Amino acid sequence: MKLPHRFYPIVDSSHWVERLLPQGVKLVQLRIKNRSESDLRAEVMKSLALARQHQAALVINDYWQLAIELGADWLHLGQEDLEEADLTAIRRAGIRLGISTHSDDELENALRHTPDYVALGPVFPTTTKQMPWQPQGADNVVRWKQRVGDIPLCAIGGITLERAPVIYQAGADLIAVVSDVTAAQDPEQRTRDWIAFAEKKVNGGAHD
Ligand code: TZP
Ligand code: MG
Repeated sequence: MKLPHRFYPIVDSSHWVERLLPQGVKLVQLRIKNRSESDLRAEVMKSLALARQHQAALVINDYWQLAIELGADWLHLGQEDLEEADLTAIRRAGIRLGISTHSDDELENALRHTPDYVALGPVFPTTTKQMPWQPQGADNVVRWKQRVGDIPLCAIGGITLERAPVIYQAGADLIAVVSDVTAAQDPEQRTRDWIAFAEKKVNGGAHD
């Protein structure tokens, strides 16, 4: 399955989407937590419009009903989301689906839903999200890639541009980052650096 890019920033507002897309980002996730229904709807609508304008893919985290209603092309769900989401309706809407995994059991569960990518995290320690999981390390990236085969593998958690070569080499097809971009001194420049690096095709990834 062809992915739009190997670099996958995750942001929490349409403002960030607006900042990053002009840098050449082709795959971006909108991950909004704890906002009112009206704010959320406005943020998703604005982000979807921006993504269309820049011919980029916007992945909506969590809000599957809104994704269907607003015509999103991509959705990202965690294991708990999978329990209550209507997968049939999501697929009927033609939406592509990424699923988070943190353990072998979660990976098995994710694979039952034939995801368009599988995310593995946290690869390194992260302060962005509180989780009970120990860092997976590059070894588990290798193991996950062996398990998922042709399904694109997304590595996430504590990944910086300096650590990216090892993670792509380990078998990640894409790398998702929050703080390495949003907390960078110059987020736009950091984004351009990531794009330039990811496009060097370190291991001939799944989007080729
Ligand atoms: N899921 C697993 S780790 C993580 C999420 C949302 C946070 C990634 O953030 P950062 O700042 O790139 O470590
Ligand atoms: Mg979720």
